[in-house]
Amino acid sequence: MKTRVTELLGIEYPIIQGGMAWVADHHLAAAVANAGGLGLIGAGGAPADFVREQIRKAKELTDKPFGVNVMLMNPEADAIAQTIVDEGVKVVTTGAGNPGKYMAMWKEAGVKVIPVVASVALAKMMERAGADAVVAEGTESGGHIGSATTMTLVPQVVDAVNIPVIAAGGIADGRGFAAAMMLGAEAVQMGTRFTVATEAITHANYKAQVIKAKDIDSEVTGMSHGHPVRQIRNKMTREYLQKEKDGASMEELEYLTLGSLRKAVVEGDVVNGTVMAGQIAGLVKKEQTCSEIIEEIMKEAGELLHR
Ligand code: TUI
Repeated sequence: MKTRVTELLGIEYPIIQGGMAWVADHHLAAAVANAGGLGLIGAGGAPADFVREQIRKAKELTDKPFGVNVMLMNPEADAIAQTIVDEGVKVVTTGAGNPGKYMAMWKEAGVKVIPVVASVALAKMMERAGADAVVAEGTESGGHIGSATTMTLVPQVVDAVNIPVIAAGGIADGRGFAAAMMLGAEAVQMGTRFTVATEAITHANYKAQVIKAKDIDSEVTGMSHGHPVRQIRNKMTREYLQKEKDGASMEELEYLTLGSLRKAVVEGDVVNGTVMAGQIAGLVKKEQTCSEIIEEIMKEAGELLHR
């Protein structure tokens, strides 16, 4: 399936893997790239040296293009932006902020820039700043989210910009893929389905929580201080939401989340840790390789779109 996104990125299938902190390391990025999608290394809150190492390791595992996701709240975002240029990374996606200040250096270095946006306003600003495409990410997504749903955001972004739009949030199978295409998207980005991929280093306990999750098992924490994060309900979310209701300070709440994503993904503490996943976790039923995931989605979507 050819779209402007497959052409832009030189990939076989219009499927992009979300740049998930801790989950999306070089193993997952290379596996998705080798399966014909766009794999991403999620820089998350990692230091620039760690990201450089991940990029070099991914290059050893694949000859296909892959990218890096820069989480803009990372205090080392400036150094990571430079590392991307130094290491000749082909594609960058960004999240949790406005990447405007890096746009010129990336464009000059020939890096394709795809900001993740949660509003029409930011999508338009990014197009004016020279973005090659945007990911329009709905509130169904896991992790740090905006407020508009995928169903409402994607067509409004498609109407507002001329660059290709990639749909994200609530997509995990061929039906979601086909629906995104109907909304005018030219690719999809998926995170939750890839958290349980065989090649993902996600702790087995985390994968089990995603696989076990039902339709209404996610919760949004951090709404009160402007950093809403979608994650699967557990002891951590219950305590957090109670503290939020009681008017806890941002400092106290941040203490509760400090290192909590790592705790869940790396250590497998899915009781006290943050198990970020989207609302579509209820649809994710088993662990599969990246190749199986992508082939299955493309086959199902192909049949639906043909019909
Ligand atoms: O970035 C994401 N998802 C993420 S980042 C992340 S790490 C984290 N952990 C704990 C707390 C906060 C972050 C986990 N998941 N998705 C892309 C995304 N970007 N969603 C929403 C936004 C966004 C929000 C506000 C982008 C821009 C923005 O404001 C732009 C501005 O003008 O500042």
